[in-house]
Amino acid sequence: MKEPRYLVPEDYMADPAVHVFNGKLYIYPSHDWESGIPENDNGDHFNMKDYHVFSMDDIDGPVTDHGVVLDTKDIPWAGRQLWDSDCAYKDGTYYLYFPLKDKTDIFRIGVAVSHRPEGPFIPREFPIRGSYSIDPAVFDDGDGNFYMYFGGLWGGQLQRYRNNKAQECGVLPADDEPALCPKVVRLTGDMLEFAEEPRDLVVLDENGHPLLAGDNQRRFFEASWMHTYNGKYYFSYSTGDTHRICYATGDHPYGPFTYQGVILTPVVGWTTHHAIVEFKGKWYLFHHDSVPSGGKTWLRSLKVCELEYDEAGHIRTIEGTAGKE
Ligand code: FUB
Repeated sequence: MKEPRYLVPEDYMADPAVHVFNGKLYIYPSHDWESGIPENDNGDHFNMKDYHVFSMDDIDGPVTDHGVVLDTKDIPWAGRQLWDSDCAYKDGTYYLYFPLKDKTDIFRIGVAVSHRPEGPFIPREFPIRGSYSIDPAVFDDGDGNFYMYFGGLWGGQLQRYRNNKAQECGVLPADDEPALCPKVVRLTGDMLEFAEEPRDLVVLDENGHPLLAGDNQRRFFEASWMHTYNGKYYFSYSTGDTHRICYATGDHPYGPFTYQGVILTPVVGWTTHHAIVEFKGKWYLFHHDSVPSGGKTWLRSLKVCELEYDEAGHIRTIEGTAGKE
């Protein structure tokens, strides 16, 4: 595969989470549509109401659309906005984790279950106890432990919380204070709840200091993803309003992580979001941009391109479409 490839040209899909299940690639994206809601900093224009699942036998082959696998009308606690989801497999069951605003307009993280990776998924009656904010990414550490990474600023509501408690109003730290951290939490054995209080996932600079809130080109904003390469943990994320996908490495799922560099420079569209996966001996970056919709940031299209490491394990930076206009 030489050139980046748009995977679902007939529809708008974004925020890919991607896993290899039973030898195939399964993609769990958000499903964008033209809801007519005006764009604002709160992300109200991302008014998604269902999920599809896609699968591929080969990276260059056909993409199978498994149709609607979960709809807000079937989720008992639903308010609005199904944002970035992820799927995990354990003991014969697939768990779809999704952020959704409840009836009081607060983002919570829900779980829906299926016995097949392509769903359909049956939602649980309530969101995960103690969950908040957006963008869950669930990582299987291979030793029986599964960890959820989550959080997102601005419309993702992370700034409303300190020490996992809701504040009266959301406040971003000052530029010279440590940046707000993404969260990491181990899941219970049944995959349905948090096994502990979520912890801060700290990203350190080259001097061992936490990245500062004013370090806008490097600090976390949203879109957590975790993968391993040569025994190291790679935590990657979006810098949001500076539109980069960056990464940091560490030796444990809880961190700490040390900032390493940029994976993807800005794409056309405001958001950037990704998944990194190894498939048949090669590494891929699934992501999205708004090129096909003519730059409409709420109508994003799913893409894949190859991802490479150098001999030291550093990821080679990929140029996003914003630099190619
Ligand atoms: O799709 C809605 C939000 O946009 C996601 O949750 C964020 O990561 C950003 O891509």
